[in-house]
Amino acid sequence: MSGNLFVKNASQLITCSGFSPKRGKEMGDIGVIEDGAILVQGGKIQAVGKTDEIKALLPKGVSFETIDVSGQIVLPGFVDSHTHLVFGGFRADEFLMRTQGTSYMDIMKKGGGILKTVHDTRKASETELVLSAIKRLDTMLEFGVTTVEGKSGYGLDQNTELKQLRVMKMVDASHPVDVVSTFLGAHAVPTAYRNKSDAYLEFLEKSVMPEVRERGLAEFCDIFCEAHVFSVKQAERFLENARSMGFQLKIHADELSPLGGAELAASLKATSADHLLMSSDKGISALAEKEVVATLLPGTAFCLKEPYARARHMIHAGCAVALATDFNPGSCASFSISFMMALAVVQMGMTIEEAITAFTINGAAAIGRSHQIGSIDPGKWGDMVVIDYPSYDFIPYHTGINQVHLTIKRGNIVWQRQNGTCYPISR
Ligand code: IZC
Ligand code: ZN
Repeated sequence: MSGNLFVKNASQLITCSGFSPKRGKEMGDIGVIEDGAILVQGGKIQAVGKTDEIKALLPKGVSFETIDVSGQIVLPGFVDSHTHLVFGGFRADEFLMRTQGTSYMDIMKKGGGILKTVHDTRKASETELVLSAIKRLDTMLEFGVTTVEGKSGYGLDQNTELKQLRVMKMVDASHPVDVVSTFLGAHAVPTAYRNKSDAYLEFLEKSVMPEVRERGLAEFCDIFCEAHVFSVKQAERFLENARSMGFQLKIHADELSPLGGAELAASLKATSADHLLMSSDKGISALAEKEVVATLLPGTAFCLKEPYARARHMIHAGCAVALATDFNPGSCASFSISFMMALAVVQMGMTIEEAITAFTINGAAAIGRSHQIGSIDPGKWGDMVVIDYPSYDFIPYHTGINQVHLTIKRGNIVWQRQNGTCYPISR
């Protein structure tokens, strides 16, 4: 695993070049190089350009693994910037109940939904959670994901919140996919605090969050700002306190009701505001103005049968839009990147170029990593995905099908398709 790699003859090398999020019209510029090549040394990208140019730069006396990707395309590794990947149990029954007319909130009010997963996650051992998280990361790697964000929020008590975050640290260290952790203790009000949501937030601030910071278990803090969960006022105070403890901020905003979460994210200058299905025009303009990444989760709108976020309006307003899967046991149990891109293109009117930007450089920006990953630029980590078709048009067209041929992390091939079957080759 030297991290020395020469990739040549890409029918399209899509660089998504840039070190900061792309806003508005810029999202359409993905920097395509035909007959492209990349030189990676010690895991970092050294040079990017036409195959002939890059070949001439190969240093003598250093060995490089060479891969010929004729007839295929290369993109930056996908960044899935919003997931809840560590949890016990499943909620397949709820998916089917929703298709028959019961709403997400009705299920939650009856003790199902998040609280069901809280029960199962509290029961699960740390080892069980590590093993299931690794299996999920293996599948994400198959879809070309090289960095993922993961949230706690299925403990809602001190021990289990910390357990989830420790699991994320362990899998980050032992799996090729990088995991960036977010504290989401404010995901729901636990049964022990029923009708005492202020007291619950205070418990998180006084007892749990200082320990999370002290142990370096999460960079970001997030809250589910939603009717019947946490109000805008509560979210504002909570996130301000989180910032003062050193967390960067994210918010589940305007997912099911138009509370004004986007406006709050803008006033706090959060790193990202996520969901935004119901956001107002004012909220969207504020996100653009304050340069908050608008993270859209089309799989959730699909699974909940809710209207999609207004991506076109957001891009027109000058927002930096990111796309993510929201993978979780309730509202979206899919992490198919190609399916999410197809939804973005078919249902949200995004162009395929915008969707690619949203899953690469803008995804990286949503987790504060646009200087290190999310594009194929010299100086960044050599995280890439090779797709089995000659043009990026195939991604939404071959809907939901996994078209990934190779996933490359820091210049090493960490997953490859062989004989039409998918299996991880090394860890
Ligand atoms: O487990 O239902 N919306 N959190 C906020 C979720 C969906 C995840 C879940
Ligand atoms: Zn979420």
